[in-house]
Amino acid sequence: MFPTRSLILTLAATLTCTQALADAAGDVQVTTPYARQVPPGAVASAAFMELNNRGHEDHALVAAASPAAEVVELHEHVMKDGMMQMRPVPRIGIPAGATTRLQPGGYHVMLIHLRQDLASGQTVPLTLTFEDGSKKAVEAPVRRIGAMTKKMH
Ligand SMILES: [Cu+2]
Repeated sequence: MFPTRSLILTLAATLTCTQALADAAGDVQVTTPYARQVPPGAVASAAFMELNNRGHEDHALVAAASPAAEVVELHEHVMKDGMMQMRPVPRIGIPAGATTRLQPGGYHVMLIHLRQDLASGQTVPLTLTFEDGSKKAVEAPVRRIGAMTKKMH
């Protein structure tokens, strides 16, 4: 029964290919991306989003790039001596089955030395790189959001 055997082999090959596609970029869904609107001439801004890991392995965001800024870094906000400060982080973890939020006051994609004005109605193209080297392209609409407050009450 050669035809049957070759059908089984074909199925096996197909399954193997499907497995290989289960990389971080395939597991992680990006929802509600947006970039902070800033006044014309502003040096920096930030982008936010939700990263939802639908896979069975932990993943991490390890880098981001954008043509809208000369330098793009992953940042977090931390309280230090009663002051809100931000600092670069090498990775932002996205545990299996969980959602990691990049939001004002927390993790964000920092856009430094903007190459364009971030006005309402524009979009910022972002390329996200995950821990396995897989990449995902995201379009972040520019949105006006409230100024970050330093009050912690
Ligand atoms: Cu920052």
